[in-house]
Amino acid sequence: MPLTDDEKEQFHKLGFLIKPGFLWSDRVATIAADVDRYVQIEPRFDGRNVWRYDQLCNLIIDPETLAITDDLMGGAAFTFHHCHAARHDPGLAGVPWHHDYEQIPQTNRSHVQLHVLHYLDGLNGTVGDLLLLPKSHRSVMRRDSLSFLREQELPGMVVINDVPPGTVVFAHSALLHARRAQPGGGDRKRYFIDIAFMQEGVLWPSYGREGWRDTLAALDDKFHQPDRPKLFAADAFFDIADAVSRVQGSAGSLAMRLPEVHGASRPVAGAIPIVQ
Ligand SMILES: O=C(O)CCC(=O)C(=O)O
Repeated sequence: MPLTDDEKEQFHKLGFLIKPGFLWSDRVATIAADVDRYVQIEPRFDGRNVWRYDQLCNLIIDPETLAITDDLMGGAAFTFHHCHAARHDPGLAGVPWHHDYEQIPQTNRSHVQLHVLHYLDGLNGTVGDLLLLPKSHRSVMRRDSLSFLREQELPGMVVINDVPPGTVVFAHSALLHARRAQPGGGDRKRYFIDIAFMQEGVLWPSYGREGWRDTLAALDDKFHQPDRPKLFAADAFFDIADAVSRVQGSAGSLAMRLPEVHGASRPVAGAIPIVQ
């Protein structure tokens, strides 16, 4: 079902949209079985062999998820960046406040990067809450700027700790979020899958490990979508290691290293209007 105008506005304004029970229970069970297999065979949380796990990959190409992503990207094409899958045990450590918008250095929010966060067994306050800071996706900062605050409460934050199995959170990747640890005691596992998509129009940093091109190529071989030919396109990305080394150790304003623009100020392609 397409998103309503209110849902789209909420996403652009607040930076997230929650779809409780988005995945049906029979599907949740088969995906959870795939995650069980994944966490046993793939100890690294870096999505390198995700193409070997059909149920996980069916989430990447899920028609309803892709239709919502179309809506949130304003109809522009987009490319897959990564898929992570994990099964969190009770007592799991928290993750401090951060965002996941890929840009080197962080300078603007001209294009949308989307995180699709799947909580197969929901969240019930026993195995780690998701904390979101509405509207923070409209600020520009380093990904770890607020990590010194750990997982402490921030004014205006939203706590996601009571959602049913199969819930999916669509979050702008620049939205500040954290995982607040909980001591356990419930009977639910914390199945967590995150998938990221990048809007077409700029080059994006690649995933931060060697072999990212191979992962995209393997996904494209197996799950190519004829109506979305760029879904697994490696040419949407530049190599992150190269970009990091260019910026590392730089002092002052990097703008002065860009070619001079004569006449009017440089146009910003695809800039997003600010919604109050
Ligand atoms: O575990 C979660 O709910 C969120 C994890 C997280 O912060 C992330 O994947 O960036």
